[in-house]
Amino acid sequence: MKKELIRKSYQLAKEQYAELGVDTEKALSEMDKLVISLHCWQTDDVGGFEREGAELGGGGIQATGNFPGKARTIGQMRDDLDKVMSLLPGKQRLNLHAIYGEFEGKKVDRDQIELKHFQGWIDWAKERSMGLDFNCTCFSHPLSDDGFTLSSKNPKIRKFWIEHTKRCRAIAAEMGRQLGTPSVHNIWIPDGSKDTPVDRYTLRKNLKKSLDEIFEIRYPVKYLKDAIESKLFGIGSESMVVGSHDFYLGYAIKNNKLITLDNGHFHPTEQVGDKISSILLFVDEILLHLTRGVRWDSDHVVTLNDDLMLIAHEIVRAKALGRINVGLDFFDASLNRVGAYVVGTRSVQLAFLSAFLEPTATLVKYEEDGKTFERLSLLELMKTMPLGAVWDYYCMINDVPAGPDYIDEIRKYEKNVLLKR
Ligand code: RNT
Ligand code: ZN
Repeated sequence: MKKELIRKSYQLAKEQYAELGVDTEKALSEMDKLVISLHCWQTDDVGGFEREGAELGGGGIQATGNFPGKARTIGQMRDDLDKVMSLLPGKQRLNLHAIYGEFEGKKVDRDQIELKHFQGWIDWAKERSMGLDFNCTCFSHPLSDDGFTLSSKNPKIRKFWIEHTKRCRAIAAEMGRQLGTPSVHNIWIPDGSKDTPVDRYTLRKNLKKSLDEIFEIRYPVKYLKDAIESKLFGIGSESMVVGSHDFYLGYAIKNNKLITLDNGHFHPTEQVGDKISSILLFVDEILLHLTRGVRWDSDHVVTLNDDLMLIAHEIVRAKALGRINVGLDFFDASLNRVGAYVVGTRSVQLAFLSAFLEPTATLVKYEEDGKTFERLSLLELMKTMPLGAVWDYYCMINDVPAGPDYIDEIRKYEKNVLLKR
């Protein structure tokens, strides 16, 4: 896009927003506070590097599609991540899973992982002045095959996963220490049952006990923040999930943990955006896993839909961005993965930009005065305001392609890199 056109359009947009009492410059400076944690697993369909050709196995989640160019080595993954970041304005962190260590072809079981397997990532992040986040990987493993990990009735299985998760927290805390920004460690487990179970209570009691043991070691908050992620159902755990929303919300409130909200993990008519103002009254911070569920928790690439818009607007309206850790969680293998990454992340940034451009004070005034028609009209009008012109300008001042220009960049990368893998 021509810079002159971007500048002109921005100038007009700025005036239009100003008429509604919105300062676009202020909105742009708010965008600098938005840091998005990129989920490394979009580059390789949640395969990991434990062995060559590793694939996502079970756990109730699934990546579908076979678009060429999947990252098969750490080097390829790092190339993809650098490409993605070169096309994104604003700041990013990287979110790693435990299966993405540098194991150098050796068999390192999950209860054996150590800092040395992730030191390369820490150095990589340091070079880029980025923070790292981390996740234990309690799926794609023979000891998760029967569908239960931290809640298992088999003490050996439980012990294995407790050890794994403890090690992951230690690694995450060290990431936070070395990088000078706390690492968020997220626990998601696949535990659940296909058919109606009878003894839910013992399973949930086991999970609580495992978590208590995992969290026994305390790390300074400046190094590590612990998050726990609930789910409604998964493939093969349709009838009951041990770590339900009630379970983890209760645990998080009682034990001062972060709650993870993955917007694919609720009933389709339930709005995650509506939960934010409630949860923030009872827990210090939230971790978001932004995704797009299509009929189910399908982990489609995020788009600028109502679901996402409500989440971003509710956070900004509550002036709570400082208490929200923005993460992503989608993995689509059916299209250019690097492209998918960029589209999805840009949509999240657009949703927040739109929230920063809302004339909230006017809307609240209408609401308090009972002027509901006026409120509805203004909300509708905001949908056709020139958000895109402000966005293009934001891209331009961040030195990344504006408008459709990034599509060509992705196509070049596909031709020169992805299709040659
Ligand atoms: C699964 C959860 C979980 C995973 C990642 C890979 O339903 O959303 O967050 O997607 O840990
Ligand atoms: Zn998730």
